[in-house]
Amino acid sequence: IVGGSFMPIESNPWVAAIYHNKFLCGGSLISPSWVLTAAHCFLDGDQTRLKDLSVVLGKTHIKEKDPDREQRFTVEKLIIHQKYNSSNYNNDIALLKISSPKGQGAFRTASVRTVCLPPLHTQLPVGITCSIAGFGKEAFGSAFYSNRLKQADVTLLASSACKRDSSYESLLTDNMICAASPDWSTDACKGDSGGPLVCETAGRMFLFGVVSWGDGCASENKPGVYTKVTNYNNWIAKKTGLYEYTKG
Ligand code: 4AZ
Repeated sequence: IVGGSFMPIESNPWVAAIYHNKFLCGGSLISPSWVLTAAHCFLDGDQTRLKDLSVVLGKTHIKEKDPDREQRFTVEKLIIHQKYNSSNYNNDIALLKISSPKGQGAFRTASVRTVCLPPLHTQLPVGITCSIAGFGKEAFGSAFYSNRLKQADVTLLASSACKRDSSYESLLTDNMICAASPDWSTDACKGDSGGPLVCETAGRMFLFGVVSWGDGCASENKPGVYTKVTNYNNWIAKKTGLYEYTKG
């Protein structure tokens, strides 16, 4: 995250840290056993060895163990969207089924809890301020990821405005949403991928986006691009059995 501020995990307790031996990506806990993340985090799907993946919840400091607050998991299943396109990041969404050494899912604490998915047919609340969180780089040119969890505010942009002003144009599909800060001071960056964009509507917080891509980080007129979670209600339901869905 460029800009924003350091926050304890208790402020974003659905944030997951995904490791493939070393830190790989962010994710969001959507149920005790499922983490939603980005497809592009994984090497061509089948080449990512499940045994090398792990997920840690409840983490504020990426390199320090925090046994009282963190919960560690192995990965039982990696489901990459069947229409994920690695050349344009269309359908950049994936699910991890997690399991503790005792074969259980996450348990709710002050530092670990699920985030809500937007209900079916939720309109995108364009223009509102949403929040992103992650352990990614604090500047585009930085050699390192952040050692601590950061959070920042970004505004959701209408896709027409995003296309027009960013020159992303044909790079943006209907499965993507843009968000940026009005003064271009805050943004997601490398290492934040897979992590949450949460927005409050109707008095509740929902997961509207998954950090996906962007031209640089916090560059003027280059918004961050997020996978549009509302397009995947049916896919998530079908793969996880988490909620009822209309056919598709
Ligand atoms: C990346 O490389 C990346 N500014 C993620 C998000 C953004 C840019 C790059 C958005 O993972």
